[in-house]
Amino acid sequence: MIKKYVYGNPIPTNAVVADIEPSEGGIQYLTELEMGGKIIFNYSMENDDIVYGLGEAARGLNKRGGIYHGFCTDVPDQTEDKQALYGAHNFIVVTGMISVGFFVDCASDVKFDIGYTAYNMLNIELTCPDFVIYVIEGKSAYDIVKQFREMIGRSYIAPRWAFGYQQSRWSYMNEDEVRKVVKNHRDNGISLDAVYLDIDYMDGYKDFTVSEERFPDFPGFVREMRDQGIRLVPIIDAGVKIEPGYDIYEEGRQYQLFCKKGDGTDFVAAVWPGRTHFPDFMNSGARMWFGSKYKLLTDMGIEGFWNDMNEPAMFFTEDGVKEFKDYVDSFDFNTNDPGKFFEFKDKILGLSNNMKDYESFYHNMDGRIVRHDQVHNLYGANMTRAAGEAFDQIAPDKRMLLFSRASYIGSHRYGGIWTGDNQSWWSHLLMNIKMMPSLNMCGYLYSGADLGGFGCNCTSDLLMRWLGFGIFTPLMRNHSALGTRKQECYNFGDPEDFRSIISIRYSLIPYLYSEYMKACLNNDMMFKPLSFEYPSDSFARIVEDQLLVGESIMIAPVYEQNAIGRYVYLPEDMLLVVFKSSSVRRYQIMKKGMHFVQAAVNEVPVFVRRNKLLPLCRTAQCTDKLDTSMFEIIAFTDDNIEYMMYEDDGVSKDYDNPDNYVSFAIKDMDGILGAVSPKTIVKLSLF
Ligand code: MIG
Repeated sequence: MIKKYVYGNPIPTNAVVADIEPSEGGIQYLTELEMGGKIIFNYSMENDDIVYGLGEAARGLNKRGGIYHGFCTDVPDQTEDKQALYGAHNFIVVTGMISVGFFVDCASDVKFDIGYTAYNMLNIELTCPDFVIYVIEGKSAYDIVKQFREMIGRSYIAPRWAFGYQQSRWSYMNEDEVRKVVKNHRDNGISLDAVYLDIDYMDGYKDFTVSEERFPDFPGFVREMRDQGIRLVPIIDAGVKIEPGYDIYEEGRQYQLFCKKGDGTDFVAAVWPGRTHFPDFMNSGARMWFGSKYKLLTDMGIEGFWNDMNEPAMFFTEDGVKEFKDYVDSFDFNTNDPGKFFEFKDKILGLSNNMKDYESFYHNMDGRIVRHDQVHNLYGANMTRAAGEAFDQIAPDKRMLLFSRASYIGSHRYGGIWTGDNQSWWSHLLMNIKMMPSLNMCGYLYSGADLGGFGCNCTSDLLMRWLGFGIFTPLMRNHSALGTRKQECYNFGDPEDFRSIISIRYSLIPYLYSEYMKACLNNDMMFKPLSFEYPSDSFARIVEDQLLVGESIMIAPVYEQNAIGRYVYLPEDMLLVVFKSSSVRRYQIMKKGMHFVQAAVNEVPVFVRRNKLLPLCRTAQCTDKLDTSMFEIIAFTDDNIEYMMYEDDGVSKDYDNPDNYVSFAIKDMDGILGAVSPKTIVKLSLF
């Protein structure tokens, strides 16, 4: 049961696709207050209520005990105290004796105080008077999530090749460097499907250009890589370089497709290319125009993109620098006030992504002029939409890979997201684990973090453990920042263990892809908290570092340095499979309860649920070479069971064809259980 409450005159956000009549009368469950120009809704929580949701946000799976802002923010250090990250996903579910969900559909800042100021108080605070709140009732948190997902529409569907292992780094400077990355993977037998091109491939950081000096024959190079089973995935930044003669700049200016200042001139900010304009993604014409430019690269054979800097992130603006200059000119260097030092520091750091700048430019939303801060959360989402809608024109029958840094619910229908600039910290591996179900709740299914960590220097064991989790995330990409220790697997001594861990991913692809597709098609989650499947188990309810991945398995990744294993809670009897590689495994049936499970740094523990089945194929160098005619089955049952695997060609869009399901069954055959499937079963491991 969903109720919709409209306040003021909200700007359409495109988040919700369901047609829901607004409700009359006061809002249910929430008490509404007005204080100092703000609207505050509060809800009193019970002592043991859990609050799920908020998608891309720091801290735990249970959001209780923190303050969060739905305000897309460029945060290069995602520490625990950060209240906003790149995405604004204002959906929460409070669950305890009763369960209720709230979606605050607002394009500007929304603050959630979830038991921070007072343990039992949940406050939702808005400064903008125009917004919509949806109140969702359901029989459980999971039920509410599914209703919410249906209301916001089917998630973007990635091509199957995007389930392969992908390598990225900010600073692959030219074709030869990319060739070497590929060769090193191939020579070491490390499977690989894609290499990313960060801003260095462009000519002067100009969108939709390729440096001729560094990539002299780009289409030829794309083909050369493709012949080796490798896709190149270029980055596109939000800002367009101001450079007379550069066609994108000239067109945007001529047709008035950039964001404007109050005086009617195009807004200018400094980003990677230097002085740039921002395309007005809030304008349908600008979206169509910018989107059509992706064709320049798809015509050269490109099949996937990542959109960056679209919060939008800004280094500084001229106005900001001027103000800072005045401040410095009048700065009293003889001051004895230490507070002045911190003020000085804050002023410098505050030049980037400054709220004042966000309040100084405007969008033309097809006739309606709105100041940026009022629609801030929609900017990156509409860049994703621009690209997604363009792909439907450019290649209507083909899936493209697309994911973005900034996002707002609604953009999940056009592309995935990656979680931005994390660090090579063990705590960020844990954050990655806890964030996956929250992202799924908000519709982001094709997602993942920079494996190994973006900033800081990674170590061999951190990368290995992180990959041990990353083999389950749809986006499995190792990415690192310019200037950090090289993070490709082959840089850490003998690559055998990395090769083995990545081989596990490839044999899991048919299962993972199937569970991903089913989650997309049924508005379901691929990563679930244990509590969603075992709601009456009070231990399962509080576990945050174990996840259900699809219907057959539970994972319990090791995320601490020097650990030899970890404690795992089993909400029912399960079959432990410790993978050392795709083919080397050990098995153990484990009873419901708490266990210490040993897993060396080069091992990945997976738990097969009772009466479930896990199909595995043979590993391969890249997804194109996966042989999905033959399977090995691991099953934990003494009864007849069936697993329906979703399988299609991975590129076209015939999603709802009933032929896309293949059955794997364990059946009683004259008193003996055997495997039955249209696929060739090369081995059955039955427990
Ligand atoms: O200001 O393009 O999050 O993945 O490598 C940094 C360079 C800009 C931020 C992205 C990161 C990317 C980097 N970008």
